[in-house]
Amino acid sequence: MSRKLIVGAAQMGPIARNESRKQTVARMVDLMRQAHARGARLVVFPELALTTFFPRWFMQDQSEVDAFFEREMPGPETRPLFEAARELGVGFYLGYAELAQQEGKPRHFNTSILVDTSGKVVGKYRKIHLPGHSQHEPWRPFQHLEKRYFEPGDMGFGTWKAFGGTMGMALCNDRRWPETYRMLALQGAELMMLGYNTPIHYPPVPEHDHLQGFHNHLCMQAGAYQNGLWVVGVAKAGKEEGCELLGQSCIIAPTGEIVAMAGSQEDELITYECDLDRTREIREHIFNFQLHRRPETYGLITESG
Ligand code: CDT
Repeated sequence: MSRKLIVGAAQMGPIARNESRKQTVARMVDLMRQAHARGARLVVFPELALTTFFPRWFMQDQSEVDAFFEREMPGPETRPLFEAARELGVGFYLGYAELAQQEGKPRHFNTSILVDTSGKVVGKYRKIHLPGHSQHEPWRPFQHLEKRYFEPGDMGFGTWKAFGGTMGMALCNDRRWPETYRMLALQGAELMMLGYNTPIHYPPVPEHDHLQGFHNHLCMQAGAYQNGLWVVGVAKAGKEEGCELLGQSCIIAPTGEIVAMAGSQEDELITYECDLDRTREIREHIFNFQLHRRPETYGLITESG
């Protein structure tokens, strides 16, 4: 049986601070309709796709912070995404800020979910590599306070059987860490979905600003090839509340080749027919883990410190 899956990378342009969830969700449903017209069964949205990238602001009032979080999924404003999935037969990956209650305590996570073509949540991932800082740093032109507003994901890296294959999820900064891809590949992932918000200006090392696009593709292409999986990397792009965010959303084959890439900084759908069996070209040969990995020599990697 063919395991070809048409996947859409649904890049989004800027979301203003005062844009409502209703307006944003309408943009997303439109992208899902475009995906359906192109035969896609899975659409990947960015990280924190429902609001502006709020960690760029220092906020002391927790209720102001919490206004960017979802207490339920779906909730009244996000339900149209789930209804569209059912109506169109198009599942999706969605990044959002999750406010959970665990043992009676509020917990804040940078989360993604995988929703199948019947509108059911089949997987959840909570971002593990949180970048940035936790205290206000007024010298920066904008903040990156993910370490303040979120706690590290408590669910580890997982994979899910869905869409005829084994699917993995990660979020933004995770793509820069080789361990992310390897943890997913060791659990059989054939396609990794990843949403991102990447400011072009990196205040601590501005010498790297011109390399943002290069580093984005460098790490995802290497991760795809070294682990023999498809990678779908999807940006929130463009000038959002004065902060320039990288675009270049792309779909990468298990060979490491970019097979589709967005050309704008706006809402834009790119699609590609991903043959999940192409993972075997790599995983049964050059990176056959069973045959060639030497984990007995890699102990240092998992020692803390
Ligand atoms: N959202 C996110 O993880 N962004 C980071 C920005 C660089 S670190 C401040 C990224 O890795 O793209």
